[in-house]
Amino acid sequence: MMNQQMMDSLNNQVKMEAESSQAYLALASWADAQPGLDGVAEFFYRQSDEERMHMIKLMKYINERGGFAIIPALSQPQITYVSLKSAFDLFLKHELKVSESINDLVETALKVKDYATHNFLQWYVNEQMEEERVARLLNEKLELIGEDKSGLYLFDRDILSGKQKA
Ligand code: OFO
Repeated sequence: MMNQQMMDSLNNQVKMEAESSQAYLALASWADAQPGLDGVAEFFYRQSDEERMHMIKLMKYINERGGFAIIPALSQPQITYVSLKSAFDLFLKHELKVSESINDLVETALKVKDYATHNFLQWYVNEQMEEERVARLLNEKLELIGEDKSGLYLFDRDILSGKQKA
């Protein structure tokens, strides 16, 4: 049976991944409703799916270890954005928050000497590094582009090219 504090912390992460999935779904819908942001919309639809996958992976682990994964209630995420840059700022800020939370989980696993969970969490540590990298890169590109329309056109066209997403 898993340590209670560990289980509670993992369930808290389940909620965080669910919130990430909802937040990115909202970003996808916002982009979808704007002219010329089809690539960005698809990027966030996929990102939302990934977060759901992160959530389910955690749930399965909790249940496998004799715990009980709890499906959380969620509040409505931000649904409109003043600009593309502010949408991607939110994306980066969100990923940094998730990384912090994963680091806290690793710390808890060590504290309660749950080495199996510590091992399990390494996948999330790596995943967060990659997500942060992508979010930073996209924000840097948008900073360079500024208000340049052809730059924004290329940004949207290339966002799914796979160059930034490993
Ligand atoms: Fe689940 O990795 Fe992003 O939030």
